[in-house]
Amino acid sequence: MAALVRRAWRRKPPFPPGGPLRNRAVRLQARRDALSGAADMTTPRLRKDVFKLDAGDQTLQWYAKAIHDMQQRPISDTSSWRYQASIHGTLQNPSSLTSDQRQAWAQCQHATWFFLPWHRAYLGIFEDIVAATVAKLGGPGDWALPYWNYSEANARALPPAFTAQAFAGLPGQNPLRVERDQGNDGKPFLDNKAVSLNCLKRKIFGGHLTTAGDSGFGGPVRGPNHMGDSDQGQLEMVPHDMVHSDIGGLMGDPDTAALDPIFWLHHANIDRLWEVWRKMGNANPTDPKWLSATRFFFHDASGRAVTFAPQDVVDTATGPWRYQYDNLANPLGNVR
Ligand SMILES: [Cu+2]
Repeated sequence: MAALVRRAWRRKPPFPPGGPLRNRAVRLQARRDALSGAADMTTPRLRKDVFKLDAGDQTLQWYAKAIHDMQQRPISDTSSWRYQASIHGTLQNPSSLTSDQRQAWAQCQHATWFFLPWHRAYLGIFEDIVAATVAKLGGPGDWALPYWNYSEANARALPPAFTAQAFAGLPGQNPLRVERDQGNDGKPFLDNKAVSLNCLKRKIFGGHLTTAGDSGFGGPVRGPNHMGDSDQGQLEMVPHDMVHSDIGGLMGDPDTAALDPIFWLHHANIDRLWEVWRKMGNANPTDPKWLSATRFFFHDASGRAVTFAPQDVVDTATGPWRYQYDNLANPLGNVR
């Protein structure tokens, strides 16, 4: 069963009838001025372990409030919840998309050495949008995306805020709780195999498509690749794919995964593990084919069209999104 579910994450599914993104009214609304420039860029953001937040910490309360706010925006608004999720993938028929949506949506990079830099840019812009929304709603100016370090023995369940039925101060259902196959009962569900960090032992970033099992830490050397059944990098296979498919529901399909609020904490951890691997003495590719030859299209938090190459995002301290992680210790200890 698990194998079937895991394959489903890698397969491009057919368009199911009545998908969550269908039949939405599309109209323009200028919210961009309100969002632009609101983020506090004076100090780097600190991405913290979601299971180690201080008692009374409001990070997830503000996350839920910001998501609720983003969910009220029309899908044509690039800062809306549904537009942001559609950048990863969409169930909408391509013929129904605007030319902007055709360029910006369904762009997630998998089974390629662009997996990590693409998702870093995707997270950076999303974090800008949430942080600006938090500030607009009267919250702190230094909101940062937390990460979910499920490889730790006491973090094998969803963080409790993601399973509660209601959220204090918000009407209706808790926006952090969505359709999932596992985890909503609050019980631990990720086993050692799913969250193994053996990927960190892989010293080479870019692997080879032709050699089975030699896909490298960051993915096989190849051009941009949105979907497909080719080799994935070691980090992308485990824990990335395993956590997606073990949660299932929206998370089990790349076309809906980013509609689950836990997606962003999962990918913050994947992004953190890239930094952990680098701090262990490993090096990113120096090949211009990786660094600069390919640029990926996004809208920034203010809605402006921007492009990024991997070389723009490799340094989290000086890149477009200045942020740090509260823990980059080698989780394997001295094991190599
Ligand atoms: Cu993912």
